[in-house]
Amino acid sequence: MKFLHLSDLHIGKTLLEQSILEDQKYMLKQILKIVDDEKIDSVLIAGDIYDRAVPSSEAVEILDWFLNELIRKNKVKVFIISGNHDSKERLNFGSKIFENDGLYIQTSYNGKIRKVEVEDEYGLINIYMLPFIKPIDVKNFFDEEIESYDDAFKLIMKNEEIDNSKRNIIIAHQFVTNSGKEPERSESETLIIGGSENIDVSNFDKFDYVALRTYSWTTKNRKRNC
Ligand SMILES: [Mn+2]
Repeated sequence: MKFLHLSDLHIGKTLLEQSILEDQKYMLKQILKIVDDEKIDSVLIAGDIYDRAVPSSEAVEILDWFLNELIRKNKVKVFIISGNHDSKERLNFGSKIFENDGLYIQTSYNGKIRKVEVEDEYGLINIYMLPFIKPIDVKNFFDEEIESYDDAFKLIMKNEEIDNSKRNIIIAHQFVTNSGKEPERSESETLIIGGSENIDVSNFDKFDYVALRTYSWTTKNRKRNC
């Protein structure tokens, strides 16, 4: 099965108070061409579909068009999780109904990571869908103390039984670092990432592929916006 992994579409984003919707639509058309040329079977979108919790009507219209092209024209399955920019409730609209057509949207953690099974000629593939979550979203499901995002993730993963005789993919939208180390950067950049929002890469050890968010690093004079 051939997957295409996307994230951080941020549809409806403005740059210097200018709409970039036309450019975003052009970009999405290029993605549709890749899906067609490469004969993609499933598209994974790892959060931040929209740029804001209440997207503009034009942004909603473009997402509607994009999903319709993917699912109706290209006949692919689409898996979407919410990112930190998305409204869980709004993005979740219609999700149960859309599943009949192969559009899976997950915007909450309910004590177990949502798992969707797909199949190809080699057998089953488990697709785990974990939207962007904060420790508070997890606390109700565990008795243990949770002080950080990493604590929350350790508990989430401990509570899962990943069958390693199958192929396992997870879609997530967290800040992931290796043993708390900062990623490489150029001298002019200062990473604002750091501290308790990070989770360690080892949380994903049991997965064959981890479809994460896109990181965008900004200079020290600007806030991170990713
Ligand atoms: Mn983002």
